[in-house]
Amino acid sequence: MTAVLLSFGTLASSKEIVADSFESGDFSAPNSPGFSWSKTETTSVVTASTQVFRTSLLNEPAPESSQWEAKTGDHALMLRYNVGKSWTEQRFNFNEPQPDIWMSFWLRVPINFTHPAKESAGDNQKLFFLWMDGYSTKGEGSSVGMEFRGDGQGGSYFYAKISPGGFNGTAGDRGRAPFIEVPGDRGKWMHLVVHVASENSAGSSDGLMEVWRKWEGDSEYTKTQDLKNQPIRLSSNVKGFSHGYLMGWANAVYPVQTEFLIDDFNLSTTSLFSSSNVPSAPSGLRVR
Ligand SMILES: [Ca+2]
Repeated sequence: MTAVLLSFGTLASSKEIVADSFESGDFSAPNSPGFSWSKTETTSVVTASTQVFRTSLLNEPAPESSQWEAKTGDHALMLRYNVGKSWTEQRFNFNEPQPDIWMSFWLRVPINFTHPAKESAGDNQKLFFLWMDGYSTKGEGSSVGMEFRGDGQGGSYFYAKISPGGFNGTAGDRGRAPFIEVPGDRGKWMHLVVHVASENSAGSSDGLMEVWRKWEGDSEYTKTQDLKNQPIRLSSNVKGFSHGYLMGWANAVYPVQTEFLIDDFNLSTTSLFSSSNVPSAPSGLRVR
């Protein structure tokens, strides 16, 4: 794995689709025309002390055990896996399909995280997905995302999943890299930056997917996945990514209530890194 010295880009160089730190206290994604969060019962906007919005405004005190916090400002997105339940997910949509897209967000590892042990092989948990006209086998265009599996020691490794389009499902795990170590990473924030580019012409299989990760307090990003020559195909009627979800289906259910936090969610059509490669991330960080 290579350590990459990159700082976060400036607004001027990026065509932004959305930048949401959830400081509106709801899912309205202000100042991001063309982008919308889907309504869902399984996620909410929270402060350290209070759940403030689910599908409408609410004012529910945080469970004492949760230790919620925002990465920036006072609000974050909270995604909870209830005991024995497989599903929490935050979907989003944007109007203009993008064949080449950048995404970034801060993710807080649950304070009590352990990758659930499962005897069969199916312990893969979704992290995010992006798609065009339809998800996975429902898509003529590709679906691209990430999942994580247990590392045998309570932590997880993560990897990309890419469906080649043509209504085919995702093929094998691509680009395995360490994701979460326990107990050391519990309660820590990581910043993930993802770049996905579709192939240049139908069937040319020259698409790419790159992922960088930086832990809170680190000055450097590590490139965790560097996948070239990928069959990332455009749909004939939706020429690029236009839908997505965060977290998603957990094949291995958690035996205790497990909460992920997300903050500072960004989508852009151009690089979220500056070109100067200055390692002083804080000065160039796009804080909203
Ligand atoms: Ca925030």
